[in-house]
Amino acid sequence: MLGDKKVVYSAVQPTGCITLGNFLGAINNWLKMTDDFLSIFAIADLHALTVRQNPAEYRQRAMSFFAQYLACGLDPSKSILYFQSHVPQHAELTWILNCFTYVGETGRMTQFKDKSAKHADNINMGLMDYPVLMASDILLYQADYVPVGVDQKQHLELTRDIAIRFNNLYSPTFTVPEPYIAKQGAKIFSLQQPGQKMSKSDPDPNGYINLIDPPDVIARKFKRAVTDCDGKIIFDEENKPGVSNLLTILATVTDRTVDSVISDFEGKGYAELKQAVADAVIEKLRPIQENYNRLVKDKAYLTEVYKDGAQKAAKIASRTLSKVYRKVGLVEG
Ligand code: AQP
Repeated sequence: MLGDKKVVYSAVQPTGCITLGNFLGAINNWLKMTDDFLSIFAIADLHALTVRQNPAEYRQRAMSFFAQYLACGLDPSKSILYFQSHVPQHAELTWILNCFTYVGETGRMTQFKDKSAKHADNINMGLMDYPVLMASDILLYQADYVPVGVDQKQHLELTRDIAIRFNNLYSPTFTVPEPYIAKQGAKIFSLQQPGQKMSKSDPDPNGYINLIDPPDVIARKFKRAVTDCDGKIIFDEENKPGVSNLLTILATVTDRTVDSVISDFEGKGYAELKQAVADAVIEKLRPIQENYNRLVKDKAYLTEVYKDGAQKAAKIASRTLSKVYRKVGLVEG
């Protein structure tokens, strides 16, 4: 809570591309919250350094992600939009919180285990510290809600544990945040391996929809989506993950329920379902892509927005950090 407004905080790391999963699980929900909350959304560019990046490509991708935030409809007059690396308090609070987090806690995180297996030649400290940086992101802004996909729930729980631990030791300092996980779309699965989440670092581009994929590419990817061979259009995540995923995507993109979407397909087959999902996604992304194509060329505007965002974010973040420094007993500077 800041002033009389509850606070919403979330971020996406600039790896791979923004996928339909990131959009439906996170950004689409952020858009619904900006009128009622003090909303703060970052590009988590420090987080993504936990895996090796090509510097020139990385810089360009981070800017592209920022342009996509705006293209999706995030409005800088309603939200604070910025790059995590532009607000030094994120890294500073991380150091303090590291001293209140146990190695066993971060070592248990599913993402740490998955990424360690995927990047066995580079299991760096940052990979293990990822959730502590994430806790700092959230706690700096006294966030009440963190709208994320299901995959981030475990990190959110650790953030809560760290906040509660610190508050109990030093008196209330941090708001203990709640995850905000939408009922529908919180886990979108790969189009090629529907048992796994749609991931932006999937080496197979047919597994995900990139928010800026051209319409013909989107249509082709849905056409190739893995289903099953019994031909029935019903929602059964366990036995029919591919079809269920397509139904979830269609329902979430069109703001309907899965049940109502299923009723459109009586007597129809998978080809019609795939076509309908592709059409709906293309329609949803069309205005976003038009905005993006305009915005990405306007570097001066993007710079103005992210600088202003960082200034506003730093003002809030520095207040929390000073409080933390005082509480742990550091001499005032
Ligand atoms: N498939 C998904 N369905 C619903 N929500 C999702 N999110 C991610 N994937 C899905 C949510 O998007 C936000 C940003 O997540 P991230 O930056 O951690 O990106 P990621 O897509 O989760 O990253 P990957 O795929 O694991 O790739 P790398 O290896 O690059 O990090 C979060 O709110 C997340 O829950």
